[in-house]
Amino acid sequence: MSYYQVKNLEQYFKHYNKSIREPRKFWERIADENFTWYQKWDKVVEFDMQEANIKWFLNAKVNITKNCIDRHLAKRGDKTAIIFEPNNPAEEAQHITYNELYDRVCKMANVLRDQGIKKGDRVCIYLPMIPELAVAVLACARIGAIHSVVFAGFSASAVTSRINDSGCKMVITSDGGFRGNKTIELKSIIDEALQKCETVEKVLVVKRTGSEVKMKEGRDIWLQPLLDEAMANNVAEIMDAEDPLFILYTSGSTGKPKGMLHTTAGYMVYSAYTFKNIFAYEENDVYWCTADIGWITGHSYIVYGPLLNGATTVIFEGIPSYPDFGRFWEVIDKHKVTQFYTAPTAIRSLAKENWEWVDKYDLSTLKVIGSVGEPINEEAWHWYNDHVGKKKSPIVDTWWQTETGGIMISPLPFVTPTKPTYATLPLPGVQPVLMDEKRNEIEGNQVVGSLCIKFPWPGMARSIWGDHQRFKETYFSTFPGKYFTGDGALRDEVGYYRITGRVDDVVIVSGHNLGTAPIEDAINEHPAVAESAIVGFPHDVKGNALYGFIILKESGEGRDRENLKKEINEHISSHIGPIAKLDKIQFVSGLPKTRSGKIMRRILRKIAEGDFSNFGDTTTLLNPEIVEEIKEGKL
Ligand code: 7RM
Repeated sequence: MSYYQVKNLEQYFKHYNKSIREPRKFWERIADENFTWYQKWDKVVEFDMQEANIKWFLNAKVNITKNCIDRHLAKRGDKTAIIFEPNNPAEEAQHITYNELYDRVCKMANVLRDQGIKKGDRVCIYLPMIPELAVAVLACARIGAIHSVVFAGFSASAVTSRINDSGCKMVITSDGGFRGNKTIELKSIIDEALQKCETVEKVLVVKRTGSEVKMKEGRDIWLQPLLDEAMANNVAEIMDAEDPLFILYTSGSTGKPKGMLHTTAGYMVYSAYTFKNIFAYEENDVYWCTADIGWITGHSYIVYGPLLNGATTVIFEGIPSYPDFGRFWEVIDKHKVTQFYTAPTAIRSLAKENWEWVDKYDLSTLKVIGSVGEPINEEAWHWYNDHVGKKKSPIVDTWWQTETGGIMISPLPFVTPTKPTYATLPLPGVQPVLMDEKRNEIEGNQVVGSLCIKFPWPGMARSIWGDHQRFKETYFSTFPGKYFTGDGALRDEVGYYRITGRVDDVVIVSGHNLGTAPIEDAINEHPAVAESAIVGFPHDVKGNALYGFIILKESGEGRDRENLKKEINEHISSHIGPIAKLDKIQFVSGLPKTRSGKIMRRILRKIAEGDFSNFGDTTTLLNPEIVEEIKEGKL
């Protein structure tokens, strides 16, 4: 196996430059040396970045599950593939070996086929974070069905629109799920969702909580009895490199979610290669990513990336605060986790608590710790570095998107010196560029611009399900011929990238372009502030002015609000400049967030503008109730 691992920065640059000069050769070698194929490609890549048509490994034939499971059996059959850590710490953890995973995936694949699912059919998976979720994903891939995992925190209406958009024939769900001290009634959400779905013929139900559920005659079937009857052998479907592997919905700037379409071979090569290099995975490591499989992070870095590398991957059913704020650290200690990958929002919420929750556990097994999902602010970075990494495990601040399929910009541990808040350097084979408003590429360092990628990479999404035109317009039209990420970034004096946030989060105040992320960073440094979100609102003189929604720390709650506002603005003045001062400050108890921790600025913008009509679909929010509260408290 070879993924061209580099040992130091000098080697990285040499290797990087080569990968850019000869990208076809670069990706071809990785594809050639690390996977089993039924048949290899005729051509490495074919693309038209104007029309948004991209193909990798043309005419190659492969099945991703043969690469995730079957090929490991000879050497790693008894190795643990999945460690399942249940929500309740008193429930015993499960260790599922590669042999057992093979049996379970084959049985599930046979059940799906028996129930009429064929190659190309769409299957909606709506499950909690239990092993069956990974098994269901792999079983779909095994028979060539296209999985569409919908995060099990989404409401019935969000499920309905996703099922209908892709015309799913089947839903795989469970009676319920455990989350902290709550039980979530997943099956009844599906029942409600399906009232408005025409295409679903069968619903397979996993038993997890034992909650009572209604089973609709002729449609709903308990899964376990079917599995008990199924054979533990299954001939994998031979897939073309460009056959769809999955659809995953991501929110767009309009209300309608985009079903990002990923295909087989390119995604396989990219998720495997990035996993190995970014987490410096070694044979006996225990890797844990705390994301949900309902997000791209879970697809690429809980299921596919780790299993493609024959790794041991942890699936955690619970939440960071249950039964107490030490849970993450307890699990690391318990399973001797070596790589830990989480989100800034989780880090910030735990950093608010007493550090003794961390320090009482043994985290000495950790080698690499990661961050994903949003810019990690300086304070959170340091807390993570000091208390979790103990200043010895490098933080990989990994920048990527649902659309990119895998990590694009990130330090390589022990190779790239880390720098707080910087995602640092592109991976070999990845060509980021910064663009100015005139659509010219900005050369050199110490510059800011819109982040684009100028050459295709194997993991990129190929389309939006059912709407290629939208795919082309959203990602390939703003800067013709380039993939536009929607993010802004700066490149520092040594060429390190710092993602400054979505470009749509830029507010023009009196003609100055102000990114909201650096202002939020500055505010968050104020000792009384826990978190903040800045948006623009129309202003007679300045064109736009800044409106800050600010959450205080417990220690800040008792302070005089007017004094605090003054202090916060003085702080902004001295850190960024008086131009960035906030016209309005509203203290709030929470911010509207997506389930993966991203602030829904669209909603805050409307509130700041005083437009309380039509917030779009707020049921996908983690905390929809906060919208009312903020509306009521509006200045
Ligand atoms: C993996 C994931 C994508 C958006 C992306 C950025 C933001 C993600 C970072 C980040 C700064 C990071 N996929 N983002 N990672 N911003 N630093 N390390 O999150 O499709 O759900 O979101 O998330 O704005 O465009 S996603």
